[in-house]
Amino acid sequence: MSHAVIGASSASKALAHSNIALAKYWGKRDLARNLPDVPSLSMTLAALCTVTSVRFDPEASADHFVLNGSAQLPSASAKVYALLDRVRQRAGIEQRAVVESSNDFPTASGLASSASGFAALALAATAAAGLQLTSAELSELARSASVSAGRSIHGGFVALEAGAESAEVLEVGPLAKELVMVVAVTDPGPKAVGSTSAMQLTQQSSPYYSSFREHAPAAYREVRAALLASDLERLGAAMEHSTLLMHACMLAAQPPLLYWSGATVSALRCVQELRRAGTIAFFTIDAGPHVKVLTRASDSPRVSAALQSVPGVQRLIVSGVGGPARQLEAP
Ligand code: 2P0
Repeated sequence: MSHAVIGASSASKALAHSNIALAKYWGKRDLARNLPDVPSLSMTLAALCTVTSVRFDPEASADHFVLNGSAQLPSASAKVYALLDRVRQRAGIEQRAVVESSNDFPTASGLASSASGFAALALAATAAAGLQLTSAELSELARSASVSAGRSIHGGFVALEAGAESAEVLEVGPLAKELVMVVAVTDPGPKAVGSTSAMQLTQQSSPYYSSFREHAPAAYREVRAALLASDLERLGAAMEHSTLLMHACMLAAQPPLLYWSGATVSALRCVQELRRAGTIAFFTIDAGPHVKVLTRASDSPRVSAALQSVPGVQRLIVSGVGGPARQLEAP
C-alpha cells in the first residue's frame, strides 16, 4: 500500500442521528459482508445524535478510540478499527487515527447508538482521509460496520432491502412531517446481549427464524405502503406486527433473548390503553427494554403524560424526524 501525505484536511468531525426501524431488520444473509437477511425501514430521529471526530496522526502507532470520554480497549473497538482500515485502503494512506465519539443518549442499550455511531464515523473518517463519497457509498461503508448505520447516513424515512449494500431515502407523503417518536427510557444500563451476537444466536437456534425470514418482507411492504399512503393507523399496526414478529423469534432462541423488563410490558399496555381511549399511538421495541411510541405531534403531549406515569419509565425523549448525517467544523 502506498503512503499518502495528508495535511490540513486530516481531521474531520461529523454528526449523525440515530434511527428506529418501523420494519425490523434481524439476521444476516452474509456474516462476513454484514448484509441484512430481511428488508427494513426506519425513521431518522432528530433528538438522538452522535458526534464523532477523526484525526489521522502520522505520529500514532495504533488506532485510538475514545467513547463518551473513556478510552476503549482494542477488544471493544474491533468494528471501529475495521471501518478505519477500509477507509485507509480506499484513500491509500496508512496513518493511524484518533477517534473521539460521544452520544447524547445511553450507549449500547437498544437506542441504536451503533447506528448513529458508525454513520458519524464513516462520514468523519472519509472526510479526514480526503475522500469525497456519495451518500450511497457512505451508506455502504457504514452498513459494513453495522447494518442499521447504513440507514443513519440518510435523513427522513429510509429503506434497506434484504441483501442490499446501501440504504435509500423514501419520498413519503404529508403524514411524515407530523410524525413523532416518544422514547420511553426504562433502564439506562447496557443491554444483556449485543445485537450482532444476539442475531447469530437467533439464526442458529430459534426454530422460528425461518418463519421470521419468510414473513418479515410482507411486514416491511405493509409498513412501506402505509407510510407512502400517509395512513397512520395502518402504519402503526404494521409496525407493531414487525416488532412482535422479531421478539417472538428472539424469545424462541436457545438460550432465550428476552430484552423486555416489567416496565417494557407496562409501557406497551399503556399504549394499548391510550388507543382504546382514542389517542393514536403505536409501540415498537428494539434489542433493549425501552419502548418507542409513534404518534402525531399533536397527540404527543397526551402520549408523554401517560408514559411518564408508567412505573419504571425513567425519562422520555420526544423526537421528530431527523436529517442526514453531516459534517461539522473540524476540531
Ligand atoms: C433494526 N436492530 O432494524 C434492528 C431492530 C435492533 C432491532 O439493527 O450486527 O447494530 O451491527 O448489523 O444494526 C441493531 O443491530 O447490528 C438493529 P449489526 P445493528 O434497527
